[in-house]
Amino acid sequence: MFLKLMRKNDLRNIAIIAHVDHGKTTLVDGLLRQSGTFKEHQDIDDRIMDSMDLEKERGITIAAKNTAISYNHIKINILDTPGHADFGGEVERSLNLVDGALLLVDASEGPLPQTRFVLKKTLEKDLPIILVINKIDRNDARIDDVIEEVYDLFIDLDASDNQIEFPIVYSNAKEGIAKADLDQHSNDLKPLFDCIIEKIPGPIANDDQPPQFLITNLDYDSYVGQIAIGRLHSGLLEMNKLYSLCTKNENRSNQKFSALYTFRGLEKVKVDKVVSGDIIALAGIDNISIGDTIADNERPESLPRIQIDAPTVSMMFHVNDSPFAGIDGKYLTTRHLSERLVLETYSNVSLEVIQTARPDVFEVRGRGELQLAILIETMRREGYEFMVSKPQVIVKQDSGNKLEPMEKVFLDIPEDKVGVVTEKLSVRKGKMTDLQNYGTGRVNLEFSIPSRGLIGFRSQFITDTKGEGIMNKLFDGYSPWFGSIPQRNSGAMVSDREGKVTSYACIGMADRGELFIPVGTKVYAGMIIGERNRDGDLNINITKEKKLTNMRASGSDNTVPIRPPKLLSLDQCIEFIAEDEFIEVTPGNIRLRKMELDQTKRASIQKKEKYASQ
Ligand SMILES: Nc1nc2c(ncn2[C@@H]2O[C@H](COP(=O)(O)OP(=O)(O)OP(=O)(O)O)[C@@H](O)[C@H]2O)c(=O)[nH]1
Ligand SMILES: [Mg+2]
Repeated sequence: MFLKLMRKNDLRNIAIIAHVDHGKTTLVDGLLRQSGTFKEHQDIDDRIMDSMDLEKERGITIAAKNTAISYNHIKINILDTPGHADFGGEVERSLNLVDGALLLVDASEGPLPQTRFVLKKTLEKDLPIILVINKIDRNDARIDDVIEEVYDLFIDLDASDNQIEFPIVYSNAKEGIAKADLDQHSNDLKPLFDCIIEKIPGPIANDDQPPQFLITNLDYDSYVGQIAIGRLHSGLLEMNKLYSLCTKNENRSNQKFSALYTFRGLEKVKVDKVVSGDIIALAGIDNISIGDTIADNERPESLPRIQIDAPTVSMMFHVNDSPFAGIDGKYLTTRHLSERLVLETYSNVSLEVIQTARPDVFEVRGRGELQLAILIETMRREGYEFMVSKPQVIVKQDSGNKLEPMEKVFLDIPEDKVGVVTEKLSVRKGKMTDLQNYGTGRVNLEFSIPSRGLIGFRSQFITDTKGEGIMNKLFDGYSPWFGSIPQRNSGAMVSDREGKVTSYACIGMADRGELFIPVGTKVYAGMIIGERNRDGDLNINITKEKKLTNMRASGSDNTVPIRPPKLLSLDQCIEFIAEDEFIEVTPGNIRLRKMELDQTKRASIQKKEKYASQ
């Protein structure tokens, strides 16, 4: 009875969770449009919650974001979460804010690895779930089978009977239509709104208790500074009153806000007071971190800090010491690099930055190569210059044994590609754990493999399956170290001097490998200009001009076509580099280079290594 009194029925807090691309952000668009949050004539962009440039460019959600809508006088705070495995930390964090979740599953693809991860985290928090079968308009939709697979997944994750009795809603998020059952006629999302109100309870929260607010997300505004976002667990927060900030190490009393906000649509609305149970934001308190609590000034009590799965991969970030350093970057120094990386950890709890023994080198740990690539790309656009090394997995020691992270890999590939893909994965210490052939020409394979073996595998996989393969992976605990795993089996083509790439030199290289840079590019000695078609590096003069004595050939030269270079994206560079190489990142350029630029020194290092391994 007492609990009932404290439940707020005019409020709902929900998260939308799913595997990547199953339609979360598109569904939020529909909910926003149809809630009347925007004026009739106001046109809103597609996937409006994907507001970061990199989210728009890549078509994926990177950071969890919240929005608030109103339906029948009930305020619904909605958290849109990313579906890509590397950003799983964002989902874990978001689940702290809500009282229930919409689990979206693509009507054709069914539950995929990240569906499992996000469902597991939601069940652990014992949150009620509404299953939303999305994309019912797909002509390859197989709705009944997909629902069956979701039940199997719940059972597999040891869900309680209560949890398994989830309601189901069917949707076409793109058209903004939902149905409570498939035969129902509907042309809007009302059935989904109604289901949310009915099945997800309002928050249990008491305004009369001392205030407790867990900082779950951070934002920055150049006008008000750091903004903390989270759920007011209990009590009230008011302007012009004093509070305590409980950090990891201390309680700082007499803190005052410069602004308090609640959310409406995509906007933050300034208010004088916020109430418990709501998702709110506040500004004016300095040096806050995710996980800190804002509490009563006299008797502060912190909430448990946010727990997030540990990072699994790391990359070294070095100050740029390449010959072209400083040409187009604004921020280059150790101090710039260190301050920027530390700043990142304030708002990104799933990243860790560790100062190494060398002052100009920092180890950055994250949940995957994509997460690190996004950080690198973001910093580059902000004007930073630096170098990064090949991603490494983070090993653990367990009573003297070396353990390494494992991954489950799920592949959906054409039948005739099973041989080549299996061969490539077994070289990388992958073991097949399942094979399903449905007789449709496509085969589903499951492998267990050290995460290390997957670094650099994706581009190989795309080539081997001619772009027709689908690959998903899921972190799968730790196993004893698997010993050495073969690296890239091709060497690099390395420029032996500084200069400009000439077409004459490029033509000469056609049968030695594939070039990465166009004619006219400025190169330096030790810079990687292509991939050799065999093992071992090849030092070449790519700046060679045609000698006058060769003039005889002139005229015919123009008819020799130069194969267009393979221009690598940042992600491809991360996949490509070997352990003795760097990616040099500047606002205007992404270059690959050998760590040791001097050809003679490189040769002697290689000789020593060869000797040591014999
Ligand atoms: N046919 C069809 N396509 C849809 C539907 N819902 C979403 N899509 C499309 O699916 C793609 C992915 O949609 P998003 O909303 O970005 O998916 P997401 O789950 O937010 O993706 P991440 O945030 O990266 O995990 C887009 O091209 C959408 O237009 C639907 O109901 N039917
Ligand atoms: Mg999204």
